[in-house]
Amino acid sequence: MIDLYYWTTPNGHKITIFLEETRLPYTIKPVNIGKGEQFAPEFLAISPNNRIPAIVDHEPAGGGKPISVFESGAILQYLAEKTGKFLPSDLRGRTEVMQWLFWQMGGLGPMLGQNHHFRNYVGEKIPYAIERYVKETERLYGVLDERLADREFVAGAYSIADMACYPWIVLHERQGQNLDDFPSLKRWFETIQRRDAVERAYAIAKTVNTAPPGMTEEAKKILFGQGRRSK
Ligand SMILES: N[C@@H](CCC(=O)N[C@@H](CS)C(=O)NCC(=O)O)C(=O)O
Repeated sequence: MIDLYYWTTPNGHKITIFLEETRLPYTIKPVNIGKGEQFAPEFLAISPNNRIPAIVDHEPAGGGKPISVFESGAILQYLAEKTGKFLPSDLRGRTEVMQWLFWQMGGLGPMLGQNHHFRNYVGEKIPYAIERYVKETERLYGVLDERLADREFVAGAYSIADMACYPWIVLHERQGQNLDDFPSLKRWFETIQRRDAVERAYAIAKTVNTAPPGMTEEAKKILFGQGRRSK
């Protein structure tokens, strides 16, 4: 029913986690971003930003033509509304989840992505850039840790806000963070890590991408410094 355009990155894992949690039938369409498959015209037609993840729902509510969605936060919201799961329907509960989902999309994801870039991928180490993003990561981890000090999940019951944040925290060592410094975040992280659906999502990733971890020089050339796409 759902085609998932996916690669094995934090933003990709968000959606396999949701789909595994709900057991919604889906087909993975791998988009190997290290090989430039995100620039294929068929993919750009549904994801004009040349980024995974994206979905096509062939059986949208109310029928009609398939609906495609790009941006992981929008996809999580779409799927939560479709299934009626992991996003409360009452005003207060929904607002709580949505603000943390937006926090992840606007802050946690992009800042930790920059952290990965400057800390792990750039040959020339730029101390100012590394410090800026490692510190910002630490700040954001602190926000999450405080938030989780008196509650089990980020916003009410386990929700799409948790699914959006979790895959980014998986990579804490690569971001120069020690979860022992964030005890509430660590407890939350281990709770989610143990969920069957989360285990399945990460097991699926290993079957989709069998390359050794790390980024090839070819992938770096494709992913970094893209500039405007030629027509
Ligand atoms: N805000 C977007 C970010 C998506 C994103 O950055 N995807 C990366 C992988 S995690 C990608 O597809 N990169 C391909 C490229 O840079 O060309 C979302 O959350 O969906």
